[in-house]
Amino acid sequence: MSYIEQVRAEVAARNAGQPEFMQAVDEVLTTIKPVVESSSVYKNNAILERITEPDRQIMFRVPWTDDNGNMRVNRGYRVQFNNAIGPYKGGLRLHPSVNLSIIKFLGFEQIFKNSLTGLPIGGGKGGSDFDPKGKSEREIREFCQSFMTELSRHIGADTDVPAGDIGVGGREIGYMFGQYKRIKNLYEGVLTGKGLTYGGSLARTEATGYGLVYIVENMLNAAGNGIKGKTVAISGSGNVAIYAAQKANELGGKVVTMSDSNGWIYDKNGIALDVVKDIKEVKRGRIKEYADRVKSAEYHDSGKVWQVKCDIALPCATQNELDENDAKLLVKNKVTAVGEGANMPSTTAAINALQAANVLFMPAKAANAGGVAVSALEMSQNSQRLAWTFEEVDQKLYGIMKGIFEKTAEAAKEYATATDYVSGANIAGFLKVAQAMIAQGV
Ligand code: NDP
Ligand code: 2IT
Repeated sequence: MSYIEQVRAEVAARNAGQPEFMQAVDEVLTTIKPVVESSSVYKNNAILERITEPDRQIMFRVPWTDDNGNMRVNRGYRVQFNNAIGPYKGGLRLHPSVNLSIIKFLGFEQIFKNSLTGLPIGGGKGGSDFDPKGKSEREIREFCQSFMTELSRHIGADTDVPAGDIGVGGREIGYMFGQYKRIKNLYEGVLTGKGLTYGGSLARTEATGYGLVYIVENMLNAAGNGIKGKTVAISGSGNVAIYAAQKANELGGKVVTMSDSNGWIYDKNGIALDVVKDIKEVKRGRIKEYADRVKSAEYHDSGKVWQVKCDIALPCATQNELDENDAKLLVKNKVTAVGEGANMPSTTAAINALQAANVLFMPAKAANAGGVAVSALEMSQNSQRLAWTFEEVDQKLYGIMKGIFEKTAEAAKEYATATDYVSGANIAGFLKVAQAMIAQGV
């Protein structure tokens, strides 16, 4: 049995019942093979055993009371995966589907993503199975405060710096920051994605979506053309989807679909983002309302956005939302590029089908790293007690995404094939973390 096969078997045995985590581990172990087999240093330092086992996994009770006076309990998580290159960094997800497998897959991917940004941030992730849908302002606030009451003892500006993810935006970060400050009597950059009046960075809200489109534009340019004039299908209608759509439109693309967990819209005239923002960011409503307001739109409560003919597909909702059948449909409809805005949105079989059909495919670790990159820039601004302009941050973001594309493409060329960006991103991300781990000893 090879070193990789042996570690894979050990990780599978130790993490039974964690399919999402194993999916993420399998992809990394498979693609870094050429590097791991090129030198005995990785085996001698047990790098694969160490990188697949979190530094620590914290699980805790989150009690709160609902508006009817009932006591409720959710489970909170923070997985501090790897801090070889910087303090743990990664989002908090509030969604009823959250479990240890999902938080671990997200934390594991975060190690490599954060490494790719070139900034000093380690990998972590957290969240809760709390469902924010339909909750009142007071219930959200009380949950966030209770969650932070426990989390506060495990995090800090130089220890672990959480941020948003599904179900966690500016509102939730604000309540959590307030509670941290109250408990610790410390005004520090312990969270990112903060509001602009209390230490947040300009362009953090836009960063993940913009960054996704910047790297897809770089990938398309390398192949000889850009986003201009292309039809774009986007899934999701949250933070990542909205700002990916905004930047794709700005670069001359035409975004024709968006979705939420109830259904999806197709607008042949191009999605009117002001309407989506009003529904999602202001009213916290459902995407269905778009079709009530915009005459050229259709609403579907079954099927997926991937059945619409497009040149570029940007999955921006959640894990495993694009399966093999969806990939085959996209290929049949002549898609040329797929960029992952969400974390692990494509199944392994879908990635294989897209790559086999020579579709340009930019994986999440590279494609959605813009959000955490600007989070790291927010940390820098907080440490300096300064605030940069939108243009400064956006320019840095563009440079970081271009750098990620170049690193990914170089590693792909050296160790796999020129456009195998899945291997390229995993290898480039892995090399830096592995070197830091080796340098620091056991
Ligand atoms: P939001 O909560 O703002 O939006 C999530 C969107 O995805 C909503 O439209 C939501 O629909 C939909 N969605 C979520 N879960 C499901 C599901 N199980 N089935 C169908 N639709 C679903 O989250 P973000 O935009 O921040 O996150 C989207 C993705 O991007 C996630 O994978 C996240 O991990 C990733 N990401 C986010 C970053 C960030 O900076 N925010 C950075 C990098 C990656 P509904 O409202 O109906 O639930
Ligand atoms: O998946 C991600 O990279 C995020 N949710 C953002 C993490 C962050 O720390 O900004």
